[in-house]
This record gives sequence, structure tokens and C-alpha cells, in this order.
Amino acid sequence: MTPLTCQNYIADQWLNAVSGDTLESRNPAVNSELVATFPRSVTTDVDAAVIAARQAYRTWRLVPAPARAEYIYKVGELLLQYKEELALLMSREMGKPLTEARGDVQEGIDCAFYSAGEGRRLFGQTTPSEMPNKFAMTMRMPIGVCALITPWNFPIAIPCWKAMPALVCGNTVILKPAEDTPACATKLMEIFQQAGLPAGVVNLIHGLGEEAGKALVEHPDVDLVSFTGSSETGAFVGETCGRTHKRVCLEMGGKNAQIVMEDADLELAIEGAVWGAFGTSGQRCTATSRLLLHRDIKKQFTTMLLERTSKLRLGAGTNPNTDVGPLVNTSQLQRVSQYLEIAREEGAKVLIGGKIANEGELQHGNFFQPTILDSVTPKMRVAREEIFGPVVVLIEVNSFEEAIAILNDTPYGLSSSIYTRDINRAFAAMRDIEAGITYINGPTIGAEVHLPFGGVKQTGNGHREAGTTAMEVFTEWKTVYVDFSGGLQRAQIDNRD
Ligand code: UN1
Repeated sequence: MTPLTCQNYIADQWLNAVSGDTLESRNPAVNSELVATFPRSVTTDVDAAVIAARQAYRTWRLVPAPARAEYIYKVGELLLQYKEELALLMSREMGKPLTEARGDVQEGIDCAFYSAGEGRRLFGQTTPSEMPNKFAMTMRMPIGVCALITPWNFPIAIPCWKAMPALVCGNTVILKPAEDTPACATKLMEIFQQAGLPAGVVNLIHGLGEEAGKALVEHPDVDLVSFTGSSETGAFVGETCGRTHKRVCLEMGGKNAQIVMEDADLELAIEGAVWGAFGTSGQRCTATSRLLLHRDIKKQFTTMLLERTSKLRLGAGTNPNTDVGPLVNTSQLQRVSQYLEIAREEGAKVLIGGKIANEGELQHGNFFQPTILDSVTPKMRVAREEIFGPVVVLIEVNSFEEAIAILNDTPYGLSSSIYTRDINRAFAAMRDIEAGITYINGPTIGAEVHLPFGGVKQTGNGHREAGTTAMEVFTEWKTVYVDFSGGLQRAQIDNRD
């Protein structure tokens, strides 16, 4: 297939980087296949995008919210129309199996229709004033120019989660997608363009995180940064935004666990574990990377899990028979391999997998075998650090209380799951698990767009994306008092003796 030539999108113009420098995106299943070239943007390119977004903000914020939302409905309809094309491109560009890629696009579509609905809500409150003949209310105000820095693992869904509510709320946006998925971001931007959004309302800047991303985060005329990615980069983003007084929403690492109690439906728990651990090759913030197994079922569960895992078919995402696709790039492949070395040094036992897969066709891509590690203790690095690959560790627990304690013994807190038939335990788990998301009898993955998404502790900074909570990220409250008494009324004073 002929490689795509991606460009930046600024003020309704498709542009190369001013320097003319470009970067490449490759198919992780066949590294020799070039998927796209894209601009290596730096500060000058970012400056142009910020100027365009600022200029457009002046008028976009005045467009009535229901009218802003109509553009987003249109984007949703176009995403539906191009769903298959986008899914295929995504599979080629970042490797996830086609069924999952379709799900990723569907999440963008869901988000379009949900966010657009908010255009006719964006509710504020009215409340009585303590003074006579005085009216009090609150209304949501847009924030301004928003920089959206997004990862490669959900190349359509996550940019949509961020851009759609931001736009409905009256902000203008600059998307800086991950350098592994420039083609998906470009196609998404073409759809926004086709939906007819006014020039400068949506902009796209390609490039490296440490160049284009950094320039956006540091830019004095950016008002808000919404970032999803690694904890290391998130720390830099948070620190810089703190120093420059920007609004900031951070979504970072996870070390999600699934608990399986002795009373669980084991077949169901296995289905959940396999999907949670190996779906998207473990490259989800919500992936299951620890299985906390009650000692009474651990042996049986492990046997069943191994049997299921041994049947998983590795391959290119574009092959309909593939269960597990490649890792996104060679550095992720190395990272996962290094964690396997660490696991072996720490004394973990590899029950299955544990190696780079390079037989036959697989030798051309970044494939890692689905891996299960046993004899793992909660203090080992593989039980504490985010691996972001198809690796899951098994930890034996003696009781419900111990399971919850181990689940919580991590700096992160994104997703979590428990399989049990005991309603009392289920409710205690909902209360006691330290995570932004808890699934009862479901895997750690599978968030829906109309509910809040995000994590506690070091996973985030207190914000939630999606759901109505996205409105909290992308608006600020204005409190309005209207005095129609015709006189000066002093609150706390004139209404007291
Ligand atoms: C992510 O991994 O960054 O719940 C997002 C899920 C998906 C979203 C994951 N709907 O796994």
C-alpha cells in the first residue's frame, strides 16, 4: 500500500512542518512496511497552531452550545460512515486486531453522540439569593485553547474523548497525537474538517513528545492541557502546568488487578482474565496485569488459564484469525523483554510465553508471546510496575481481606475487578478497593463513554474524563448575581440586625 503523507492541520490548512522535517510510522506487524510520513513539528509550528486556536476561540465560544454540538453529531455520523476504513488503518498502524479496532472507532462514535447531547444541557444552577429582589445563578464557561496530548493505544477513542466535550463546551483545541499513530489522527482530523468546523477550532500538530508536545505544554497562550500517557511524562506535564498556571487533566499509569475468590464462577473469571490481560496485547491503561487468586482455586484456575492462553493466536491485527496483535514498536518490545529478565532475576516462574515470538511471519514484527508469571510476590517489580504488554502475574491470596490489601498496595489506582458470587464481598470490594473503576464479575477493561473514566492515587490528578465529568474538565463555573432592587444591598450586612 502506498504510504500516506500526513500533514499538520492549522486554521483549515494542511501544512508541513516549517523545517520540512518528517518522521515515519511503520506497521508493527511488518516493520518494513511504511504506513505514513508525518511532520516533525517544533515550536514555530506549535506557535502557528496556538495563534489559530486563539483567534478561532473568540467567535467559537459565542456559537450557541446546541449549534456547536451539531458539528459533533456530524463528526459522529462521518465516523460511522468511515468506521471500517479507520479500523483497517488503525490495525495496520498500531497493530490491534480488527474487532478491537472497530471497537475503538465505535467508542469515538459513542462519544460524539453523547457529547453532542450535552450541547442541549450544559446545565448550571439557579438558587435563591439571601437578599430580596436579587437573582443568583451559575453557568459554565469555556476555558480557552486546549492542548490534547494523546497516546497510541486508543488512537481514535481517546482523541474523541478529549476533543468532543472540549468543543461542545466552547473551547478550541490542538491535538498532538502519539508519534506511533499519526495516520489515524490525520484521518480523524479530515473527518472534523469534512464536518465543517470553522477554521482554527480544531488543529493538529504532529511530532515528537519532547519537541512538539513539550512546546505545547510550555506555551504561554495554551490554557489547558489534557494528557494521557506515561507517569514520567505526566509528571513533567503536571509540573509545567503548575508553574505556568494552566488547567491540567492527567491520565497516567495503572497496575490493575483482578481478584478471583474461591466462590467465583471460574469459567467466567477465566474469560475475563484472558480478555483483560491479553486484549490489545496488554497495551491498555486498564489492562489486567495482576491476578489475585484465592488459594483454594489457584491450582485449578491456573490450569484452565494456561489452557486458554496456549490457544491464543498471535498475528497481524488485520488478519481476522488473530487474537493477539504485535506490540506497537520495537522499544515497547524491548521494554517487555527487559521485564521478563527482571522477573526471572526476581525468582518468578514463567508458566507460558516469556519470549519474543519470531517464528514464520511473526519475525517481521514486534510480537511477544502471551505470558503468565507465577511464584510472584507483591513486592516484586513485575507486581508493582506497569509493563504495558501481554504479561500477567499470578499472586496467591488467603482471604478476601488480603486480596483487597494486595490490590491496593500500589501507587496506582485506575481499574480493578473481583469475581465472586458473594454479594457482601462484592459490596465491600466496591467500597474498599482504591481505584477509579471497579468491575464486579467483569474484567478490568470495558469502560463506556457516558461514565467517568480515570483513576485515584498516582494514576491521575483528581479529574475524570468522559461522562458528565468531562464537562468539569473543560469548563469553569461563573457565578452571576443580578440585583433588581434598584439599591445597594450588602450581603451578610444589610439583611442582619
Ligand atoms: C486506555 O487504556 O487508555 O476500558 C483506555 C477500556 C477502554 C478504554 C481504555 N474502553 O479498556
